[in-house]
Amino acid sequence: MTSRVGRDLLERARAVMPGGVSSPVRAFGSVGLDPRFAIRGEGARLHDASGRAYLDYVLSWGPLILGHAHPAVVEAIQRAARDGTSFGVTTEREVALAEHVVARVPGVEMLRFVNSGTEATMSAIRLARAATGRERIVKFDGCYHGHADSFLVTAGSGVATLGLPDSPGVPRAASALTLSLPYNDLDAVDVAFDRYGDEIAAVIVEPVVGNAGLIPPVDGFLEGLRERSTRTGALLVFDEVMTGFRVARGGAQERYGVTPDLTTLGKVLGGGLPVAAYGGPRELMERVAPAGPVYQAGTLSGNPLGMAAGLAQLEELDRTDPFDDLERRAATLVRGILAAAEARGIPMCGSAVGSMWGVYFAPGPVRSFADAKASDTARFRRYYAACLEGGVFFAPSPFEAGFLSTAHTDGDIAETVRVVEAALDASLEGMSI
Ligand code: KE4
Repeated sequence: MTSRVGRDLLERARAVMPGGVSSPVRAFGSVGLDPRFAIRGEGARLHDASGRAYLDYVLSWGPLILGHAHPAVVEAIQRAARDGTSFGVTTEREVALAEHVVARVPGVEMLRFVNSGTEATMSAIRLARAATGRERIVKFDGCYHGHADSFLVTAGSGVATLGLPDSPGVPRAASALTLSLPYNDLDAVDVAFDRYGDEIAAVIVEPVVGNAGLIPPVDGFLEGLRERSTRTGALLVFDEVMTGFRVARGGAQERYGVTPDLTTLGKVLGGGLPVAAYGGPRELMERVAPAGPVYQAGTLSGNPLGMAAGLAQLEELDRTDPFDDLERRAATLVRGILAAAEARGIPMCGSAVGSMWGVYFAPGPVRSFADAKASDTARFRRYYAACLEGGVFFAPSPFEAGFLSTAHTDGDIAETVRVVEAALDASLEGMSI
């Protein structure tokens, strides 16, 4: 139930911002509810404008692996801000964070900071096109790489049919260069490479899909992309904006032992501030201006506050090494939710990879976006509303991954499972969630 404070804020917001939000998914459209407005976050909890606290599994869509307002991150930002908020020249913090990334991520010898995941993926594709002299790109249905024209495409009808604009304003010419294939389907990749192989500049993929719910790669999929890309001269781009520093210290490429040609990073990298990056081997990255001819720039790229927040977060991750414990807790949460559903005869499936997790109202397994879309989204909406009412804030869409932070305790997870049980019970009491 939206509070009066929330309703007033929503009215004001909708008067001056499209949909009353700064990013569409925050409008809660997929779940048919009024959006919540945050006033503060503390550890595992988000506090909304009505003063209600929620156990938060969105965590700003991934960045807050240490939870809200972690002291190390807040103090680092405060310290940096006292020296100034932006300089327009390089700072030592920028170099230090770049060195941290290079030391952690197997495929990155050199990187460029940008301000959003979209900028990172857009720039990585430009670099791949420049390096290969080719123009076509391959992406996968259900993978989201930001809102640049090249990525806003719907899959063509046939497997090797080129993309169509997925939004007004996206030129057909941009979409026509993008091929969108079913995830986890190497046969479809072979058909595409047979038809366009020597025209494909890059294959970009979320190594673990977090934008269709959570879809892990099936055994051999990432290795298969690596082999095909190498064989045809296309560059393999791992979009690790979501998986980076989350599914393992060195991201999915460390976890699965597959090294891409280019990597995009964001979210955890900035500790909650607008920081992203793209990187790869020196040979590729030194083609980027001013070292090379591939132009890309940004007024606030490498912003000192973002660098300070990212450094503090990565250093805290190094100090505490929470990855195994986070994975254990995420698996406990998913097991609890699935056990609750099974005990009530409600078909659900799900999984966790590191501290990313996802569940579907479907018998499963979910291996592609088509599988995810076949899940019971109507039931998800009712389940979602009941969980929110119970004080648990999941991503307001069946096609988003959940996250976990080091601030979530075993007690929080047990509380969450209790709320889920009550939400599922509501369906059995004829409230047919
Ligand atoms: P941004 O431009 O939103 O910073 O990053 C785009 C992006 C790129 N790659 C991956 C794998 C991503 O998950 C994202 C952004 N993720 C969404 C959540 N599904 C951000 C939430 C939003 O759009 O408001």
